[in-house]
Amino acid sequence: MTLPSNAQRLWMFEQMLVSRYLEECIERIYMEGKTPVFNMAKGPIPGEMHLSNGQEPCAVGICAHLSAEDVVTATHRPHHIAVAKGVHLNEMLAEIFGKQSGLSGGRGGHMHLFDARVNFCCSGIIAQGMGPAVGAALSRQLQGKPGVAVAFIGEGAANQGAFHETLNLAALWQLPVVFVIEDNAWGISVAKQASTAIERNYLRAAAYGMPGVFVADNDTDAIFAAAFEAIERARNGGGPSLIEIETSRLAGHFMGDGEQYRPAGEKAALQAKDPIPAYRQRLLDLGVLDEQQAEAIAARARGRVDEAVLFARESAYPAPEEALEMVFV
Ligand SMILES: Cc1ncc(C[n+]2csc(CCOP(=O)(O)OP(=O)(O)O)c2C)c(N)n1
Repeated sequence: MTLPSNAQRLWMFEQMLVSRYLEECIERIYMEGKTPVFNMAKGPIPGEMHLSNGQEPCAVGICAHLSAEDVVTATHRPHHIAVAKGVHLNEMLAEIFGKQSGLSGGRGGHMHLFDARVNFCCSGIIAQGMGPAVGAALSRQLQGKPGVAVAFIGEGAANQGAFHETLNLAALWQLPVVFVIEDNAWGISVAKQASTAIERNYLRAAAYGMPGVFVADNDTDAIFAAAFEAIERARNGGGPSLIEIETSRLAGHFMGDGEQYRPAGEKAALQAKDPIPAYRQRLLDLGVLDEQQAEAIAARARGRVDEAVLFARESAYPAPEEALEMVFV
């Protein structure tokens, strides 16, 4: 097992904190204008909002091995992955706020973040990113260019046709692509065992002749190690692989979700295993970090997020007469 270096551990810790602070800020701001009556269209952040609190280890463990030239396609729950891939934070926040200074001029919103500078995109359509990831890997193979593609999906998406079609083609053509399943056990309110015929999705990799691994317990270093192997294999012409990660969604499916479907005690149990305090403690125990450094990293992460929120708040909305520019009509 290839463990991260101290520098890589500190990088992962910091990105997880940036992502968590970002989500905490978004959670607060999202509710502005939405009380006492919850109206999704109101407030500085209109529309649906899917937070990724709890899933940060998946993003940093994978993206620690990627550079800007590598491609990532993410899901409708994309913020943690966007942060770890290095998407421009100010422009990302502005996009979430629907502002002109956003990544896509405010036309995409939180589920459609696109940053060509770091080859990142995501989509509100389940499993949608898998085809483009395979396409990006094929283009690199055909052109003899370096770089791998990584497609993140939720476990619910593993029952979509696109999952099976893309795994087949990626294996057939031995493409430099890695499929990552963030298994948070829930597809909206549907438990995995109520939708999925097989207990663990990594087992499906064998049906397509590619390696599949399972990482238990949302373990940042173990995710890093699994990703190292899979991404090295892809970079060295060894073809695709699948990584299934047992993670946890600490928030509702979207903001406004009452979460009545969760068994009693589940949420408290998940929160008790919050991966960020756990990772902080691991780094303290390993002597990679001391309390003072941990506070300094946290302050830096907060500072980045505060700056991005300010940028988004102060940016202008697109002019109404330009609303239909850059979109399909
Ligand atoms: C093709 C498609 N079908 C249905 C939906 C509605 N939908 C949005 S999120 C979601 C559940 C996704 O579950 P999962 O893939 O496990 O991701 P998670 O929300 O748990 O991160 C569904 C069915 C959609 N966006 N796209």
